[in-house]
Amino acid sequence: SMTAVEEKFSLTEVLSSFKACLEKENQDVLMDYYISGWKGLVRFMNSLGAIFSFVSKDAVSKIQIMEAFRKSSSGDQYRSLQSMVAYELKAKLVDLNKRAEHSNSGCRTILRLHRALRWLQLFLEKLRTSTENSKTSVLCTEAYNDSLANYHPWIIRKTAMVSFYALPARNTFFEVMNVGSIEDVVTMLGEAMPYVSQVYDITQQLYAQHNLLDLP
Ligand code: 1PZ
Repeated sequence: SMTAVEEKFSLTEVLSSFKACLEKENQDVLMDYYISGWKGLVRFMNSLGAIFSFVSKDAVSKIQIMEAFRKSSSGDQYRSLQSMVAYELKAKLVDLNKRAEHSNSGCRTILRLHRALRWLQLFLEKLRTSTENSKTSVLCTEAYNDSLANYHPWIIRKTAMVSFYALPARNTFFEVMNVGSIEDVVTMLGEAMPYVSQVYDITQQLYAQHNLLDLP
């Protein structure tokens, strides 16, 4: 039943999608697992409270854009991030300087999620190495300022900062992850985060190589 599925939800499974992303032989980042990783993160974020719905709404709309590409007649071209970049560039489906007729390309959409993945990486690493007295709002703000904030206009930065104060305390946060004791969470993060980092690094390299890191 639905309830059973909800009960089983744990951050371990979410992060395992990012492990499944990486294709063994050629290190391609597989789109379907990337999307399912993001869907899991959205579910996790929603479980933190309605105040984060402005964040999850944007993530959801980006996930939907990518799902639509995947379901379209050119869906095969979106099998991996690498094939997407090759296809969209070759077919001139990316607005490189100014948003115009291809305002929601796969490349620019994934770039937004990619930047958010950096925030996640920084935040979970801070959480993993935090102590009892650490404040999640502070950890989150630091992670945000070192990543996403650099790409957000003032009004979004302001709203984000305010919402961080609504984050649950460290203990509650660990509980919501549904992994086990704090030690279990720390162990899980230590094992799972290297895969998230690998996905991030490969994507970063791919985008840098094709000069796509500043897509409007
Ligand atoms: C766990 C608590 C959640 C904190 C999340 C920290 C990030 C706050 C970001 C707030 C921004 C949301 C509003 C949307 C902004 C969009 O303008 C930008 C740029 O997209 P464009 O306008 O160019 O189409 N969107 C983004 O930067 C993507 C944001 C995705 C945020 C996902 C957060 C990760 C959730 C993980 C949960 C553990």
